[in-house]
Amino acid sequence: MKNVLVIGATGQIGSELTLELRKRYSGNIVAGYIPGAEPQGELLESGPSALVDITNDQQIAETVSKYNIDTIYNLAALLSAVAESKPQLAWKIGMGGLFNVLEVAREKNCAVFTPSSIGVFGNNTPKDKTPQDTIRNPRTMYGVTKVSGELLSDYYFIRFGVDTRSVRFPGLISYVTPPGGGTTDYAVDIYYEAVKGNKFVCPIAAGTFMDMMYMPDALHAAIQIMEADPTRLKHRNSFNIAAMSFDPEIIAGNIRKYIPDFKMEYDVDPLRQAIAESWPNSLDDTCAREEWDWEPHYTLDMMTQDMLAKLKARLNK
Ligand code: AKB
Repeated sequence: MKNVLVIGATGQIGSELTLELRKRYSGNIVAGYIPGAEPQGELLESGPSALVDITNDQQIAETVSKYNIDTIYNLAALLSAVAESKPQLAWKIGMGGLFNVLEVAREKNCAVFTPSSIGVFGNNTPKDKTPQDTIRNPRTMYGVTKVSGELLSDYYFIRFGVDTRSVRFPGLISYVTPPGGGTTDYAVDIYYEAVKGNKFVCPIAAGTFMDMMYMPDALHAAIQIMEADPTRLKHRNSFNIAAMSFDPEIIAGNIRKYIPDFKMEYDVDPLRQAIAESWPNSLDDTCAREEWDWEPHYTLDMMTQDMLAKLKARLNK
């Protein structure tokens, strides 16, 4: 049995991770939400939920005590592009919030998962097959909070023994809850427009490669890392994980295999393009494979077939 608190349970990752955790574990899997983002439908009905604003340490502590929580998934964050327009809020949620979570975890003996991102890397990082341990010098507030979060999480493990673990997520693609304000969002939006029969206007330039992953693999990674044998872990915060790397031309070409008249044109967004260019083309995930047997399942083609089928059903197309 496990008792888990998911903070940010109605967001892009949380809405699916909470349900997956409820399928796997018999204990209380608590959906933590903020006002205006209340759980609905299956998320509301299949388990307990609680108002947990990550900037409110009392709310975190009370929920952890009430449900005897042993593991916290800390999924609250502003994504990269929106964090550039609200850097103070991004820091308050990303770092202030993480500090609250780690303090509660220290006092109440919880394990903590906080996702990191390919956004920890910057212009001086090796671009291809980016190694696990390399230069992390982001120039975005999102990246600054993610690098600082990795360091703070490792500090709490080394100094206080808090069981902190993390993965660096690439762009995540899902047909369930859309992302908001990320640099990799185009790789979700493109499927929606293709299924609706629309032309897609791409904000990222042709030739810009980034790592991406289908959501089922991301959920699997988030659960598998927390279940990993701690004696095998040489790293903790945070592991490179990878599944596929493509540019807009490659994903559009893959969609055309199934929707031959799909059309795409470019209207490059300078902010997102600059962020994308500062990120790696592809990551080396050897350490995750060696230390906790990470292995993705979905290729680009498998993901495209599944995304198109699921979105056609959802959108009645
Ligand atoms: C974003 O684009 O901001 C995120 C990420 C790669 O961390 N999807």
